[in-house]
Amino acid sequence: MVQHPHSSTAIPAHRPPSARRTGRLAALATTAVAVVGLTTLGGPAAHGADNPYERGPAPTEASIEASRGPYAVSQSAVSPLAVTGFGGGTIYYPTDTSDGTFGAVAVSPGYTGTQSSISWLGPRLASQGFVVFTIDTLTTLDQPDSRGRQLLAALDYLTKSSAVRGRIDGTRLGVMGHSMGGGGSLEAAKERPTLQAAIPLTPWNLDKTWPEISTPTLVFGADGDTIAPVATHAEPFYNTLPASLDRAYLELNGATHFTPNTSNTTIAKYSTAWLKRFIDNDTRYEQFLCPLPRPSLTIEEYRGNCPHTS
Ligand code: 9J3
Ligand code: ZN
Repeated sequence: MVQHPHSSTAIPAHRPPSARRTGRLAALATTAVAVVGLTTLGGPAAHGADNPYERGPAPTEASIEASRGPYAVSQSAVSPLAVTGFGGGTIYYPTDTSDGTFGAVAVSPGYTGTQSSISWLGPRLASQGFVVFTIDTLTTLDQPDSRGRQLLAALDYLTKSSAVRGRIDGTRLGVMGHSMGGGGSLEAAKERPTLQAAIPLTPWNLDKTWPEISTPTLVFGADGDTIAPVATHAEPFYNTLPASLDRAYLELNGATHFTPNTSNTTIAKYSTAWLKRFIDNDTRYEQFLCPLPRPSLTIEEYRGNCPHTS
């Protein structure tokens, strides 16, 4: 199927029953918000009084584990012919503009992979209130340093040239990636310290030391990874991040190198919490990161710190 480079498709949001307001209650709530808005707050209800970057309702365990968050999502294909420095991709973004701008994240696939290998993260994270750009690389054989530069080129395109640039707060950006793309997300954070969050997924890199990074970083490893074994990849990557940094290492239990290639609730849940906490400064998500998650059926091990006060 040939897709128009700027085609848009609305994806219906799955709204939890608790988020639904109907009939008289809805009218009451609207009236209350309007009156409060006129008298004291003066801003949209979705924004916290103390944090202008806060988006969406207060989270629960169920809301960050759900297959979709509160925002309906649209998508827009970006042709590789329309951009330079990376291979095009797909932008997933909250359809509604009434909550203002959103933070944004670029996501790179791994060696031999295309955007389809990480596409599940697009609508999943966008529905929580982010603009998510799942990219293709210039060639599928590009190495981590190249993938890092491509992630940054994708963020530059996204915030400066793309059709959704007006929906994005260009100061609130992050990077993610799988395998060599995860190695690339570390390269991108090292290169651009203004990034607010990095999340390498079963990352692969020949560079084993990352003391130069000042971006809050959540490293996912997989206990059964034989391609990027945690002992020589995810673990030293995490361990060599500055101890003073907001950092965490989550080792997935019963997982492989390719676990990040299909929908995974543990990856989505803690990625959402990390992006919300560090891109949106949203301390409502700190409850999922602190106290540190305990080992479970899906978490083999978790290392890290409680988020430092912003
Ligand atoms: O992106 C990846 O899956 C990196 C793992 C790999 O293929 O390393 C061998 C060169
Ligand atoms: Zn290094």
